[in-house]
Amino acid sequence: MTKLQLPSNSKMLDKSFTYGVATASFQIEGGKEHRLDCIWDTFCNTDGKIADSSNGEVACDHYNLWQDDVALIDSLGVDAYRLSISWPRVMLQDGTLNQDGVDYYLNIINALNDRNIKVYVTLYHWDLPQYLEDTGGWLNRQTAYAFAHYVDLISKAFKGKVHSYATLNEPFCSSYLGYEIGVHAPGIVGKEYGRKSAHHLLLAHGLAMQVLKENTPETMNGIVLNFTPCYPASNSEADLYATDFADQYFNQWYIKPIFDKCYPDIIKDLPTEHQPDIQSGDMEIIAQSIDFLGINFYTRAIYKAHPDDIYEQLPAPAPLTDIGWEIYPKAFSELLVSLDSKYQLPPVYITENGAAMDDSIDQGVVNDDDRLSYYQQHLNAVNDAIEQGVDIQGYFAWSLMDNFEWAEGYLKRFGIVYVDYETQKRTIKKSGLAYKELISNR
Ligand code: IFM
Repeated sequence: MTKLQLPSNSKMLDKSFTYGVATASFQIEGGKEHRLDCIWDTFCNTDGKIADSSNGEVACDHYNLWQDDVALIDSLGVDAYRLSISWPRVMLQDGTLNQDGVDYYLNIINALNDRNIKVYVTLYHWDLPQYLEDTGGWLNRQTAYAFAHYVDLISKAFKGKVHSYATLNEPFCSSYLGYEIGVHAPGIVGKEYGRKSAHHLLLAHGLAMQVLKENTPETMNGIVLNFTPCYPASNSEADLYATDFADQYFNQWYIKPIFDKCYPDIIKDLPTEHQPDIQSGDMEIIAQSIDFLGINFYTRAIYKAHPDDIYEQLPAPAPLTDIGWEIYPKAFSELLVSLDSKYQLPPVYITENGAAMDDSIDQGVVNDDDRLSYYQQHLNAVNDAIEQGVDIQGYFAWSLMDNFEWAEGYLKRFGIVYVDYETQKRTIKKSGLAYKELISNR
């Protein structure tokens, strides 16, 4: 297989459908000496947290190589580039802007604008300033207000140059992985922390949306949520109940407050000490209208009932990607259709989709047929959802290039561009060439 193809009548072949590539600051930038510490610096410096004991100090050296990388993005022919802003690069601890950090991003944004590449900014992709973690991080309600303050200053600094703002990327990961099971920074463990941090993240989203509506009503403003659809191991009542519980806990928890102004029903089954601290007016703030919903999808999960813990996730069946996630594109179209029927969705953008594969480079060529096939199946799934009536207006491949894959370090490669971490040489993989061709043939 060398090509990515869609039916000739597909809406995804209209020029108005946006194709892009996505990255995140901590995963690619490096340039640590030019910013304050974030929670991921601390986490990486803690023994046993990162599979290859690596860190984000150099990463893809995008801090220095950004001009080449913008040219690379342009060479792929994409309509848009989704990047995230490192909060500790643009803000000082006293609450003022760090102009050097702001200028760094302005240079990138200007270069993208010069090339007619639409700029999709994510304001928080997990690199919380360490000084805020030192006062409680997302367990401290004040962090939500600090976020809104940062969003106020940065959206004014970027005025007129950005196409779209996403407040948060995947609050599920920040709260559940970071504050409940501790496999992500800041590495806090305890069932009592997950929902509390999630609530403050969602409050931060709502407060930031108010700021964006005021400062930059002309941009498309929203949030990016990830979903791992839940499937039952059997049709037994117990498995169905377990699966529904998991879905409410892992997926609906982050979307329902935004559209329905309340948490899923299971909130009443959670022990008091696990409950979020919801103050009067919070749910109205969280349920601000949004201009778009970003959806990230990679895989599904299968659940059965568990006598003590309500649900148990089964090992993922084959076929798997290199990170151990099942390839099951049917869950993607089913997810999109189901969210569309449950909620009054604004236009949807697929803000991340892609696969980690065990790539090798041979004489400058990366034949990642497995990733290419993943993309083909998942583009088909998006097309199916559109045909079933879901208003999907764009698709971003995760990721532009191989990068720091969080707790997996540099061991897992998600890029459509291969990165040699010794030389920082970038090589477009076969999947990247096929993506480029799909886009340019529209
Ligand atoms: O690399 C991450 C990204 O930062 C957030 N979404 C999932 C990707 C793959 O794990």
